[in-house]
Amino acid sequence: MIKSALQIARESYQPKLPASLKGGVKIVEGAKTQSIADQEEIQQMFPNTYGMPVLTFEPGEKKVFPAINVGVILSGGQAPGGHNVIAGLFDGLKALNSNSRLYGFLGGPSGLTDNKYMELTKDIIDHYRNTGGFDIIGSGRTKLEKTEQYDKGLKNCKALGIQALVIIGGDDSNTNACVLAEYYKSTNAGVQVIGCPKTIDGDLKNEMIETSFGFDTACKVYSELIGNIQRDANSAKKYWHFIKLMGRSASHIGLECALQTQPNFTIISEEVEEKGQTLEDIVDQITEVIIERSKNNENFGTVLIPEGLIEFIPEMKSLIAELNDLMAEHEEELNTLDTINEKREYITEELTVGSANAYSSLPDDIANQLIMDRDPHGNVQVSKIETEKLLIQMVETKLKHLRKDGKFHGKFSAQNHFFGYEGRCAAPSNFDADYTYSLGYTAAVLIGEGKTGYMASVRNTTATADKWIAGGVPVTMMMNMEKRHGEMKPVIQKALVKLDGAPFKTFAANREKWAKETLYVYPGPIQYFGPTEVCDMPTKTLLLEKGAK
Ligand code: FBP
Repeated sequence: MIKSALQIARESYQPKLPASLKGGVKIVEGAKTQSIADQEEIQQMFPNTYGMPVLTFEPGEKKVFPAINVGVILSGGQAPGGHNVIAGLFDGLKALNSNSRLYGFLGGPSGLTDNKYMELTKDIIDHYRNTGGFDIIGSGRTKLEKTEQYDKGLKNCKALGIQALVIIGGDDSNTNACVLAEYYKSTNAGVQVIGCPKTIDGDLKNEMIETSFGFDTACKVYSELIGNIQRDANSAKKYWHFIKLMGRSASHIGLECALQTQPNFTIISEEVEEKGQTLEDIVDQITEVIIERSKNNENFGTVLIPEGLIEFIPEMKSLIAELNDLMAEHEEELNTLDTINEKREYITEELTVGSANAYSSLPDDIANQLIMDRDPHGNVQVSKIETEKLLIQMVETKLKHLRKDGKFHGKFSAQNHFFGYEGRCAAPSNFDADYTYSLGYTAAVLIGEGKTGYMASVRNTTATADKWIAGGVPVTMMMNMEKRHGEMKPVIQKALVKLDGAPFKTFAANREKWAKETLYVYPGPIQYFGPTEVCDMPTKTLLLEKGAK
């Protein structure tokens, strides 16, 4: 492996840990928990892992633990800090007993069922400390949902003497981790399952999980790029930049980047849905800002677009929900059709009148993108839907009409960008490096204590790391029932942007000013070495949610 100078310097960075994880750990049990909704159904589905207490760690006596073999799986999209979860888990297991062993299942959850694995030794782990990416063992999106998969996985665990699995994933993967925990517990399989909150999207969060790892670094990378673009826009003064930002559903990334860079226009999907806005409404708002700025001769600007927007526009939402159900129901028939046009015709016939109208009003490329393959969880792959281009086209058309009517005299020339993959594997910020290492270490402690069906949790994350509160949260506590693949399923509830939350309110209080004036902020690249206020700051979202002014 050829390493950059930064990578070599980062290898020796020792992530900071909460005080409770620095020696022996005392486990403090809270009260019994309930799921956030649909309590009866969820309790029935998880009789063995429902209602467990929240666990908080405090400094305690050092105990002796038997050696244990553990398997780890990276699931879903990459997020900065994954390697440090594994490093923290490894160090935590060795602290329990130096003869403990860690196995990594390769290529995501399918590694468990296909018995593809490698032992993760100190030499290997040391090369990956504080690095971005998931390449140490790879990731995948195979869904663990069938009893045959659980049984195969168990057989493979038994062969390696594995008594616990750590699944590092987003809301869907942690839901599956909990189903697996329940199954193994109900069958006395002797394998514990612990989850770990990962996703750059920032939508796996709640009272107990303050943020998902990777969000901090990814937003800082995107904000650096947006800042650079804004500086270019303000220098050349000739382009409007339409920038789509990853985050398959919630707009947390867009909101955080807006708070960091102060662009001229930011769409927040959750607000679009709440106000029942149509695509035309959004286009009208953008053109108003363009016209206003052109009056000051500022024929340039930035528009941030959340990746998941299309699913939040009411008419599109019902269309996509119908398409999802139809595509699950008619999968076999659709597979027999060769061309995209045949598929579109077939699907259009099955749609309700309202949705068929909405579908036929879309430009061809967007209509095609909407019926592309779903991800293994039945979701539209929104990263492939080019809303940034769609909006440019619509804004251009609108401005042409307004120019004809004498209502627009400026210039409009646009560039489109999509920032997603650029940020998912960046070297973790100090925050993510510390947070992920602590999460991995926490998972090791939960395993040592014999827990299953828990997610590793580290709270109080706006304080210095020694004051962070580590512990475990029962996964069932975060669940409710939702429709997936046409059926009601227990799932971890996604955390969308709260319109009455401090991050959105701060943005909303400033956006008019940011639209009219050019008040860009250029955050620059993530700094790893230097003063704490430059290197260790969490996201503005987290600070505002925790009450910072
Ligand atoms: P996870 O929820 O698995 O972390 O993935 C999130 C994400 O990065 C989304 O932001 C994006 O829509 C999606 O993954 C892209 O998926 P893929 O890597 O399969 O293209």
